Amino acid sequence: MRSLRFILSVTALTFIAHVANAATTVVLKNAKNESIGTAKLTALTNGVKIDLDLKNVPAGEHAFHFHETGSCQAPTFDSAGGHFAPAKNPHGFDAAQGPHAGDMPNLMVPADGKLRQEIINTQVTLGKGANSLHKAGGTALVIHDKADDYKSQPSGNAGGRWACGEIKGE
Ligand SMILES: [Cu+2]
Ligand SMILES: [Zn+2]
Repeated sequence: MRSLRFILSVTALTFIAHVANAATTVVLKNAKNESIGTAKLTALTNGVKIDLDLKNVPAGEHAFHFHETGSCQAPTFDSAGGHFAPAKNPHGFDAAQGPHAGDMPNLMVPADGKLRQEIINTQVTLGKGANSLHKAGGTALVIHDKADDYKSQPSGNAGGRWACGEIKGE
């Protein structure tokens, strides 16, 4: 009876771990450490779906990437490192051998500063492997001051890092 209870609890823990891996919510913060909304990450068979729900973002076009370290130290967010690029290839959708796994289309923020947007990145995973967003040390979601030109090295000439959200490693 005691061993049965043990088996049941191990099964429950494994189930919880699996569920935790299937979805995670990232809180994005600006340089003043204020929340500017969330990005809910959901595992898909062919990538990761990002449900953005943002507010108080400057209107206009902003680069949006996964960066290589799960650390967001305001105000510069330099601690997030470069773009998440496990293949160590060039940056950009308009570069030969690009894009980085963490490269994504620019966000287009309307005048009211609110953005609800669903984005799918087919080059990353919440599961195991080199392209996992939960790799050792984690990864980060970054919104930049300016647009990504999709070709300048190493990061699309997107200017400073306006907001950042940490994704924990495993
Ligand atoms: Cu970036
Ligand atoms: Zn890149």
